[in-house]
Amino acid sequence: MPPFATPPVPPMHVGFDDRSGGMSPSGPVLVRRMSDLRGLYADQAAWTAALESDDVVYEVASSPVPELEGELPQSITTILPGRVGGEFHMTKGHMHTRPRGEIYLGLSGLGGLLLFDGERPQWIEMRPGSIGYIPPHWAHRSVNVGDEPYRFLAVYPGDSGHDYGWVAEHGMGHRVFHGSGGPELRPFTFPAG
Ligand code: S6P
Ligand code: ZN
Repeated sequence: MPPFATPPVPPMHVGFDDRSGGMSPSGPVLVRRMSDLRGLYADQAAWTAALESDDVVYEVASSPVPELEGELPQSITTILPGRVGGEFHMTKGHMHTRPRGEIYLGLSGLGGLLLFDGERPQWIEMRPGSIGYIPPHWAHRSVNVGDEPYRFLAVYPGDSGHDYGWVAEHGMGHRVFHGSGGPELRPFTFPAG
């Protein structure tokens, strides 16, 4: 897997492939399968059943721009469509370790950005061309609410850091389920059963 570039990072053009979501030139690529997502979905029995095929749930392709202070790394996340116990495929979700904002740009598919500051859950619908703004101190999780891959570009300060423990401890305020009239936001519950 290609590593991040070493500073000083030169100005660069970064292309991306519509079909794969890959970046060129490429930095590291992260693949999260169902087995990497223990404790993420509310319905643990449904998650265990999904382990049999252990499908890829999402991939994060990075450009070579490193996660270092002063740099602006970019990544493209592709969440494949699917549900576990009625709950849509989603990212793990994290809080930035330092108070740093982030910008998402919807590229394809239908998704949503779930934000939580520990008290107030917020939901931003994302479609191609949508810009989602994540202020500092808001944990964020992305959800694919459609039938196609949902893909978005993220741009964030290089010294943001990723705190997954905060989400494990506080939850995300809401969970997003398939409903007859579209995505249904329900109060967050920690995994059971
Ligand atoms: C990084 C940015 C995204 C996510 C990616 C995967 O700050 O928010 O690149 O890392 O969407 O989500 P997660 O929660 O598994 O890191
Ligand atoms: Zn982030």
